[in-house]
Amino acid sequence: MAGATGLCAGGFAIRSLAAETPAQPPDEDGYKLWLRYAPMGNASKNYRQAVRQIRVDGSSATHRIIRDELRSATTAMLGGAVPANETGLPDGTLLVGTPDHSALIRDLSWTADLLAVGNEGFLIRSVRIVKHPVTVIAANTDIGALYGAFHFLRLMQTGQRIEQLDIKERPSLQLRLMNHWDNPNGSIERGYAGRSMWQWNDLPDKLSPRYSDYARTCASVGINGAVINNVNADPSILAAGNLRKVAALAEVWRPYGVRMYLCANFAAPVRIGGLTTADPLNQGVADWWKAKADEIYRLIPDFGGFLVKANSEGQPGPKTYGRTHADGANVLADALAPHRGNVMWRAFVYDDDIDPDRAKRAYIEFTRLDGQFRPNVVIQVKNGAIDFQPREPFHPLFGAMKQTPVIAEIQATQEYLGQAKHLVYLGTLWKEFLDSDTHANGGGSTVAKVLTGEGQPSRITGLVSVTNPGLDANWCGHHFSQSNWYAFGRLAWNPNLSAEHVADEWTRMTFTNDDKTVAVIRKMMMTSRETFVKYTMPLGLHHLIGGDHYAPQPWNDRAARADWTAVYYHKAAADGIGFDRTRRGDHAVEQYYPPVCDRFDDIKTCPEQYLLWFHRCAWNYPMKSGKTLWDELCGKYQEGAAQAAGLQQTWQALAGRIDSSRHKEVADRLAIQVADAAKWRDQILEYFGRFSKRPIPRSI
Ligand code: GCV
Repeated sequence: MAGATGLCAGGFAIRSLAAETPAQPPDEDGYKLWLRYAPMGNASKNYRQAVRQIRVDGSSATHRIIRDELRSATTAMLGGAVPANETGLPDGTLLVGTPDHSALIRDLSWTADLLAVGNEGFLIRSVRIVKHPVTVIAANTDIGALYGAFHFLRLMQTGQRIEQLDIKERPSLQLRLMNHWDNPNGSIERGYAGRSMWQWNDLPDKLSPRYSDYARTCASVGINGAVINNVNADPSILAAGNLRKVAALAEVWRPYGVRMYLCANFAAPVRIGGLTTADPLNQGVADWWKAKADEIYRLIPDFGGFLVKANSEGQPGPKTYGRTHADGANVLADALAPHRGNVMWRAFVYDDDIDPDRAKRAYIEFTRLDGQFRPNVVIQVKNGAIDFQPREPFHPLFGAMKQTPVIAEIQATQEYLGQAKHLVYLGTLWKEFLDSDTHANGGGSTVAKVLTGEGQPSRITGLVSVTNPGLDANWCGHHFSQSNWYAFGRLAWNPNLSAEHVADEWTRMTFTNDDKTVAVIRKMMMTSRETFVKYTMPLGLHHLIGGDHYAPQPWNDRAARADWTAVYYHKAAADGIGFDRTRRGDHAVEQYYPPVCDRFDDIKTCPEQYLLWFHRCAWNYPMKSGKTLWDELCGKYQEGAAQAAGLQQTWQALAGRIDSSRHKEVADRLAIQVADAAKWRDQILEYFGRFSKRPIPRSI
């Protein structure tokens, strides 16, 4: 297929690439992620004038990190050593610092502009200082300067011009956190990239180089914290010996601006504290949490706070003691408040005594508690009301809590999206979510605006990601899964970036700056999530899986709970398929603001991508295409599987343009993806065909 011009099975054109194939790039294992700083070759001459000397004013650990990063990155990209020198200001100096540590930056009198970028933002400007043309990266804090340095390097890595810069950046959201689901025994719940990076047996004395590499990677996209343990939390993480280990990690991360957070098991006062109860209204329990918080802050003065999964999937919580989620969150919040720590309380709760429909439960539980949480509590809500499905409408809690800050939880580890076997770029999924209009404060109240507090001011804002790195050489299992770590960081910094822009940046930094190759990869990425939806759960179908959350199991009707089966959701029968959540059904649509609820409620206006999420339809229901629902469904599965094959062919055509090692590793996974997509198509259609009793049209 390499070099062929034409339309591949996936439907997009592969331009003739073979004739112009550049020299085969050297093999890479992916460890360097998007911080490879590949030599620029001829392109470097455009940059050499602008970067002739690096001057970082200051001597903190962060300043040293900035200096090293800039020096090694520019030297690698430009193909010759760029000196770092703290004196002098020759033409082409790259000057980095804060007014506190740099008289030169102080003298620029950028006070108002610096004020506007806050504690984590930065300015990058091309200016003349005493007639010398220089580039200045200025910030209020060392961490702002570090973010500025990475931004500047990104401009170079992606081939942007850097001679006339006037950049002002600040993050739109405060909490930009990795959520690791790592267990003390080294396993990772829903982890697909090897074992946990945290070496508990070696800590606190022996520090793996991965810890700083990890923090550096996070900082490069503005991620400013990490919750390092599973939400299904082992209480022992809070024991004194383990806290010393956690503190050692926190110390490595501090100069990179990555703050430490922990998941707390709500029953810790009993399980490790020797109390007989964890009742949040018990004074002894409150005292225990207070003492525990004080102990943590003695070891980790900038500790960020606790994330809690309570009364969900068997985890203990306040309801165990007849108390509310607000009572539970508040006892922890009171313990953290003197230290300025926060509680992130998860809304991923679905007790079946609340409502027969799992999708409705969290909204019901949390809206009635709005106003009862302490100021340092945020409710952490998954993007959709079920559980990181390939496609879900946004969770109705976004915009619904008027007095309680809400942050969003998205998932980079592709639990329901092919894990580390399928190429699925999630930037498009997250943008669909962030751009959804909640109408909470009239039209235009997108989820992004709810999160950033633009519509309705919020004390605490944030976007967090259940994340994917492990001990695999390439960190994320699949080389393309790295893009989801990257995209999370970029969108948490600026939810208004387009998915395409982020994909373009990542491709250039991770693989190549060759425009033609970038265009092909970008297109693969941009179509990949929709392709996955089509061959797994199109038209609003969801949860057609079993316990592994990977393979098709629409027949799954036996599990510990009804809402862990597939049949609970699709309800396929002779008369049709789908979950009636309309006003004629279980009224779930009413959890959305008008006109969103009306749009979802009316089968004529409900977007077809959510059709079977909200509506139950006959197999011959006429779709907008003119086909029956059954034929449309078959078409989606067939198209999806064909597009997966198309991805594979497109990648094949890139052989020689990507180093052979990474090319082969991706190709091997694409082979699995193509085979599994065909299985999804065949097994799902065979199963639903038992109910529809209709032939499968061969549309592709
Ligand atoms: C950590 C889903 C996952 C669980 C996960 C849970 C959660 O149910 O399958 O592994 O538990 O979500 O988000 O708490």
